[in-house]
Amino acid sequence: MDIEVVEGDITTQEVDAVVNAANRRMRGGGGVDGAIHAAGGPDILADCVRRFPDGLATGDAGWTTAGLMPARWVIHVVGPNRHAGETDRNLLTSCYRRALEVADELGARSVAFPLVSAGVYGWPQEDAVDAALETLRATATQVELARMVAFGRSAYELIASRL
Ligand code: AR6
Repeated sequence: MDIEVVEGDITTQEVDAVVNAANRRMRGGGGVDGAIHAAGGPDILADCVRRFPDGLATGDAGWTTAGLMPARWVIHVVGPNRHAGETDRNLLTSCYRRALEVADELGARSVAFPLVSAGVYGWPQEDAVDAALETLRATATQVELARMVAFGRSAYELIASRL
């Protein structure tokens, strides 16, 4: 699998699936979650309600339509919330592993990722990058392209320096 980094907005990526940094309720929120629901339109929330009546566990992943976005699917993951005491790094690496498993179930060959937990959920950005890259490198998958989407120049520089 090729791993690349671009700077930009994940909602406009022309890939098979975009990954969302969601929360356990799976009913939308702020940050990248808010941007994805806004760009994809109400079909994403409707699909979340139908497919995840009880939400999703921290570290897990599940998919919905991508609605109006160029991607075909959204793969929602729930990263650990450090502010709520979720400091187990395995919960973060699990998000990337499970996202690739769901991508394989869907037959997605290109997947765009945000830096899960590195925003509202307070994971230190450098370790969020390391956890993402080491897990993407270590996971066997049919996905051919993993695109890290950096939201801003400093995130881009950081990810690029680790590739
Ligand atoms: N495209 C790519 N990356 C983005 C975008 C975007 N449009 N917008 C933000 N980011 P966060 P979390 C980056 O806070 O820390 C939500 O309310 C951002 O700069 O979106 O996992 C959910 O509903 C950061 O690097 O997710 C949850 O309640 C990264 O995406 C909670 O926040 C993740 O930041 C999840 O917190």
